[in-house]
Amino acid sequence: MALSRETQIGLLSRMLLVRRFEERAGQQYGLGKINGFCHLYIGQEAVAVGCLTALDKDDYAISGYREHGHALVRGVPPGAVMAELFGKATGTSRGKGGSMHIMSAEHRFLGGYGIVGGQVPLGLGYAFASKYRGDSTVVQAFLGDAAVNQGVYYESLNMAALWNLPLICIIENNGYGMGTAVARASAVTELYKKSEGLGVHSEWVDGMDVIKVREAAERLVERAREESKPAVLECRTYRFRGHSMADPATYRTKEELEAYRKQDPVLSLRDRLKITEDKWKAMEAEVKAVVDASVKFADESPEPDASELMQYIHPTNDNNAPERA
Ligand SMILES: Cc1ncc(C[n+]2csc(CCOP(=O)(O)OP(=O)(O)O)c2C)c(N)n1
Ligand SMILES: [Mg+2]
Repeated sequence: MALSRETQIGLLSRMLLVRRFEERAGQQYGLGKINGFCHLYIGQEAVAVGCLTALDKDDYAISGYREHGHALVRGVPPGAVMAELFGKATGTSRGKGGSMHIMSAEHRFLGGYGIVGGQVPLGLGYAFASKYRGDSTVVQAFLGDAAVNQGVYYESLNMAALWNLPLICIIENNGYGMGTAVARASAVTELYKKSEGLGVHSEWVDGMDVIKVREAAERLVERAREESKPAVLECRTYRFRGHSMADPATYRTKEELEAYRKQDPVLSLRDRLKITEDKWKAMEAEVKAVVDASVKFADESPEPDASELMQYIHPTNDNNAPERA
C-alpha cells in the first residue's frame, strides 16, 4: 500500500532528526566533549528510518558501531544518546559504553556492537528466542558491507534458514569498509547475492530512497512474522563523512562524493514532497530544539560516580557481583 503523505512527512522528520543530531555530535566531538571512537551516520539515514519504522514496538533491532541513528529512530531519547556519547551517568549505558555501545532494553534496541559482524549471531539468538517463545516478534540486524566478509554472517544465516528464524539482516552497503572499497574486498559486489546459496531470500534496494527502503522492509517484516523465515536486504547507500572522526576520507574522489550528495536522502524526499519553505523551517526548528535539549541534558548531567568504576562490567571484575560457589 502506498504510504500516505503524512507518513512520508513523518519519515522525513525522523531522517532530519538523525542528520542534525549527528552533525551536532560531530561538532561536540570537535569541542572535546566526546572521547574515543565516534562513527557518524550522515548519508545513511534512509536505511535506519525506512527499516526500523516497519517494526512493531515489541520487535528487536541490533546494530554495529554506527548506531546513533538506529537508537534514535527506535525511540531512545536523544538526551540519553548524547549523554552516552559524553560519557555521562545519564547515558544509555551509564556512560561506560560510549558511541559504539548505545543500547536500550526498554526500546528493544540491543546495541551498539564494536566487533564487525558480531551483532549478527546475537540477533540470531533473539530470533531463536522469538520462535521458541512463539510470540511472533522479528529481529532486524544491521551490518556494514565489510561485515559480509565475516564467516559468522554465513554461519548465522545458515542456522536462520535451517531453523526458519525471523531474522532480517540489513546490509548497509555504503561502498567502503573503513578506506577499502567493496570491490577490493569482495569478488561478488552485489552483496545480497552472497546469501542466496544459503537458501535465504535476498534482495537489494536503493538505500538513498527512504520510501523504497520502507516498502521493502515492510514486506520482509511481514514475511518474517507470518512465515518465520530469514531474509537479507542490501541497502545501497553512502556515508558523506569519513569512517570515523579520525578519517579525512582521502581514498575517494570529490566527484564521487558530489554525485551521492545529489541523492541526499533527506533533501531529495523534502523536494519530492514539495515541502514549502515555511514548513521546512518549522521542521528544522522543531528538530533543532530537540537536539539543543539533548546537548543541554548531556552537558548538565553528572559524570559517573567513582564508586561505579568496577560496576556493570565483566562479572569477574565486578566488586558488587554476588560471590560465586
Ligand atoms: C572483527 C573486527 N575486525 C576488524 C575491526 C576493525 N574495523 C572497525 S570498522 C571496520 C570496517 C567495517 O566496515 P563496514 O562493515 O562496511 O561498516 P561501515 O563502517 O561502513 O558502517 C573494521 C575493519 C573490528 N572492529 N572488528
Ligand atoms: Mg561500509
